[in-house]
Amino acid sequence: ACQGRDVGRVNLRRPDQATSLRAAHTLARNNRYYRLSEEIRDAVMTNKPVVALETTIYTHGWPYPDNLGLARHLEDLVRSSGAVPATIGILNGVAIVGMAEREMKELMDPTSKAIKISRRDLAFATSQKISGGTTIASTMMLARRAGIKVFATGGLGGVHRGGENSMDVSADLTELGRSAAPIAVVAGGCKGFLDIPRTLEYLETQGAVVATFADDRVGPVDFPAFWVRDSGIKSPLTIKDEMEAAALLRTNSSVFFAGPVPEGAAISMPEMEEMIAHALRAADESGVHGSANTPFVLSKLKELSQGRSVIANRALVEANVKRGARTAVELRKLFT
Ligand code: PSU
Ligand code: MN
Repeated sequence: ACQGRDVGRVNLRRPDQATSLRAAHTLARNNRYYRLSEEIRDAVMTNKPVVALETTIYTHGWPYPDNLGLARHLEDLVRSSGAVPATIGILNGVAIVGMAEREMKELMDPTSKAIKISRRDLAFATSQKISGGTTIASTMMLARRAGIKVFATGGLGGVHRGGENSMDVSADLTELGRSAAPIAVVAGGCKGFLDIPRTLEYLETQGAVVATFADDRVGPVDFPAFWVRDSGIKSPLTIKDEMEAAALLRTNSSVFFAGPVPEGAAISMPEMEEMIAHALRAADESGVHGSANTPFVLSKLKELSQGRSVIANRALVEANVKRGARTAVELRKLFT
């Protein structure tokens, strides 16, 4: 049986002994479907701070070869913040935790025909030896299995507008509700064309802790909407900094930490709302629905904002990867 729950719990309380056990356990279960790199295995066994990074953001969010440049850059940011990056993705049916540069290149090269792999897609990708980028949901699963405690990226999936009828709710939200082995996800909130109030309601139902970094702001702050700092919707919880983030994690819950896009790159709420309304109308008029909807809306927003949405996207990923790395470093300090 997988002892994820027990080992996960012990792991937070007694990291030295338990992470070695955990790592040994993972090591034993390395197989043709799952591979932990030597560097990450060593980092987990010796209790170094590790930050997981997902790959759907590259395979479905950025064009090649910009995505490869971004991947390298985010790994550098994690390292310069004192942590070890573990990029996670699926290559020819093998889930890799701690992808090497050539593996990332192979995944992102369009000839790999990478698909988007969330929780439900993992089994099929594995059995068909398919390559793909992992979403927050599936990256959480794979990171947990490796004993990684912190995961950073750009944006969380959510409840789509009209989701009360379509039931289009991201598996990212249910994954945050699975508390067997707690993990922190640090990202810039979720995109404003999702239904943010319902997303927060759903996370509450799932029992997921949601806390937003206040940075230097005083009092309760808004839950950020990706390109927008102030969505007009209050975050359930506010934390001051990475030390408070680590203290919250130590209590052994899965937590979604939201970090707003840096001020200089942010787009204002009214301006964004107008562009979103325009883009959603265009998608509707062109009959673009289902999974093709998001890519269509994103490229429309890029056009309408004259590239500012992409600049904001990059800035918010970078900021949250740094927050994630500092959180992993602070979490490690709590155990030494
Ligand atoms: N939001 C973004 N960029 C992304 C994603 C979401 O701003 O790249 C990706 C993430 O990998 C996220 C996934 O986990 O989309 C959610 O997809 P879905 O709604 O199909 O669960
Ligand atoms: Mn969906």
